[in-house]
Amino acid sequence: MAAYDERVATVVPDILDAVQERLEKHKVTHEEYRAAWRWLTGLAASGEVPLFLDVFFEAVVERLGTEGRPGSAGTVQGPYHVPDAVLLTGQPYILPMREDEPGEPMLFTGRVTDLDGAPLAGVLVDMWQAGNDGTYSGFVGDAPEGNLRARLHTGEDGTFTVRTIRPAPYRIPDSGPTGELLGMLGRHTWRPAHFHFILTADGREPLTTQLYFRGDPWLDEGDVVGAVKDSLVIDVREGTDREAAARAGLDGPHL
Ligand code: MBD
Ligand code: FE
Repeated sequence: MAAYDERVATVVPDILDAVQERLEKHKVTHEEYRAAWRWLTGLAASGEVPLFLDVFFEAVVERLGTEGRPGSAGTVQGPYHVPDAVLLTGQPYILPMREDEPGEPMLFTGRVTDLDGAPLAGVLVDMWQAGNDGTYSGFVGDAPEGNLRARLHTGEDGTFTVRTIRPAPYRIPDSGPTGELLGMLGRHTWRPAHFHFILTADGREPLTTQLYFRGDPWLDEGDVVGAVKDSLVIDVREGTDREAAARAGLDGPHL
């Protein structure tokens, strides 16, 4: 048997009590209980437990954990991070992608500073994103392992420039239990397009965050995960050579 854990013994009974109270409040029938039982069993079997948890609960915990913290806003990590992505050298960095990677080319420059605005060199940036079809490599779709995922370091001036493609809005698979539940709730299954980042530097708090793109319709219609913060929305500048360029982002004091 596991050792007594005071925190678990404090929080979990409170959550279970809340669930029991709501079953009473709504006079949930045995038939409804069985339907929920089948749904949860199917959720576990589908492998969507991480997706379900991050959609419904991660943003709450993230806010609690970073509220009042100085520096750039953090937001949720989500279920699609893969540790140990390829370590790139030599700027401009090029995210691993296929020769014929679908999507609009994008040049992204981030700038990492300390809380006083001084550039931070040698910060480890772990970056990942969905492809043009809205899927993350290694999870769904046919992109090769490691596609559109990399780790890299900021240069002497604290900046890093990455060639990639513009990510597409992400849609939770509507054939799985998470999408099915959202459908029954009358909710859509979209997230606005985004880059993911985890920034790590010696002796500093890591920063887990995302950046979104102004003009994305799902910024207005809502994010199914509820993880967007205004300061994380960046402008995209259209280039003349049919190349889109994004500047800013990860700008201003942080870490
Ligand atoms: C995502 O792509 C994501 O970033 C989060 C937080 C949840 C579900 C899918
Ligand atoms: Fe994501």
